[in-house]
Amino acid sequence: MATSLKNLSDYDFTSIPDASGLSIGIVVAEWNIEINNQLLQGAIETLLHHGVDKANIFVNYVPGAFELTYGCKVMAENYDVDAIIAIGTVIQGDTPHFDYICQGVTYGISELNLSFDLPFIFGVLTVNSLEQAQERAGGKHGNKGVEAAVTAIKMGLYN
Ligand code: DLZ
Repeated sequence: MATSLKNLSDYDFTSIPDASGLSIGIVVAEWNIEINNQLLQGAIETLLHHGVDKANIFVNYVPGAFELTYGCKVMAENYDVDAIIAIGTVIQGDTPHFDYICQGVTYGISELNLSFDLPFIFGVLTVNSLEQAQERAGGKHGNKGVEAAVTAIKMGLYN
């Protein structure tokens, strides 16, 4: 399985460059907030661990995953940051809503990466159940917020 081959939650901490000069924005969706808070906590702890100053981590909230694109755009326009992480959790329901939201946020974040000279990191869980979400927010599949933070550091130092 892909995650067992490349599970960044188990990454080698010493392999990540010093991030003390970076400023990082994080936009969090309020839907499934308990899960998202776990992801957020993993992301913030990782950024702090690698030297990002607490004062240089900016967190904003939007109602749901669909709004993450706009929230990230507003953050890019108003904050002097080196990377922006979008955090959300979309859980499959009985209607096709799941597909539309996943499509919307995936496309939106991809577009932002092309529109701004700034990396936008996709920290969005798209899962079939709450259990699958919990497994990826500090459970047996690690914490995808940690992985998003590692990616933000690497991309924030990219150019
Ligand atoms: C409407 C909706 C549904 C059904 N499911 C989720 C979800 O699992 N995760 C999430 O972040 N947001 C969900 N939303 C809300 C949408 O993202 C969005 O906020 C609304 O459709 C209003 O634009």
